[in-house]
Amino acid sequence: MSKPSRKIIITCAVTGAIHTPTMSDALPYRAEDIARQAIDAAEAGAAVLHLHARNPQNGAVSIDPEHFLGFLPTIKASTNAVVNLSTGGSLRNTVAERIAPAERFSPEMCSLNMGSMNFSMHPLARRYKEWKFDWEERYLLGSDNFIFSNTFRDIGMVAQQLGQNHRVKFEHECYDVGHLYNLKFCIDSGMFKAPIFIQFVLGILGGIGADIENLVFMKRTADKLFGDQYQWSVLGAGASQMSLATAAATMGGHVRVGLEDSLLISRGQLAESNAQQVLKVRQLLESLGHEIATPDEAREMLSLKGAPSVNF
Ligand code: KMH
Ligand code: ZN
Repeated sequence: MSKPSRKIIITCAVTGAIHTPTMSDALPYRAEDIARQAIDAAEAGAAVLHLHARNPQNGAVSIDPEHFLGFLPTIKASTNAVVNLSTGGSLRNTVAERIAPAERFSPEMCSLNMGSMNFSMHPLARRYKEWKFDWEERYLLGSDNFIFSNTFRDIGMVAQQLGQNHRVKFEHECYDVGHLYNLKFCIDSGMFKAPIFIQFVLGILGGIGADIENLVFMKRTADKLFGDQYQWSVLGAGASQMSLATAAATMGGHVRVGLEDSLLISRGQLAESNAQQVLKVRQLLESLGHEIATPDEAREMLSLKGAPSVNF
């Protein structure tokens, strides 16, 4: 069984590639807004900042390293939080293209998606009649025909390029039980070393649903496969975010919040910022008697290479 952690790592996923500017005025897409919200989230208690870039003109999802450069140095100068860069920021690009920002900036952590799958946001488009930008509706509707491609060859390439060459530690995104078995195969093949950090992703259309029974099943399967060699966290998409985070903490896991995963602060009410969600989950967890990990405690728990070794 994974060792219940004494302190809980809060990851904040600041903007992502699922939601679009029409859906919430709080969703940051200009570099200065991504930086400000990331720094505020860290001050509110997030030890890890999971970051995607956006085109600052229109909020479109971006994997252009220049767009990351707009906020990474500011975040590093203003906070000790661990920076975790996405390698899954575009459904249209190959994994080799998606890791370009991480290869350039060599962060302490990166996401690594553990299987190919449908990954669709198209039902979200029905909720809106008018759009802030002309790309948004097309982007959402087109996702019903996309495969989010993360083959074993892709995963092996990322393990080599980022894991071996840059000593990046991965947030292994597991959207379904089969992804845990993919990860087990990769570990047995020598791609990754303990401690492994698994993000159970619940509630994405294409992956496992967001409920407690599924969380328990994911956790039980991971215990069977990885024993005490892993740390885990939960990301509940949409309205399940806070309840699954609270359940995860009770079960000995870490938590992820942020506007990438949910735009809400409570049922039917939009969050004002990433920091508001971090503060809410922090207060929930502290009221249950849990302690929140600092960035340096997260570094120790996850065996990270340290902030001086990044390239931004
Ligand atoms: N958007 C989340 C469901 C990534 O950036 O590589 C998962 C995620 C993937 O954060
Ligand atoms: Zn992400």
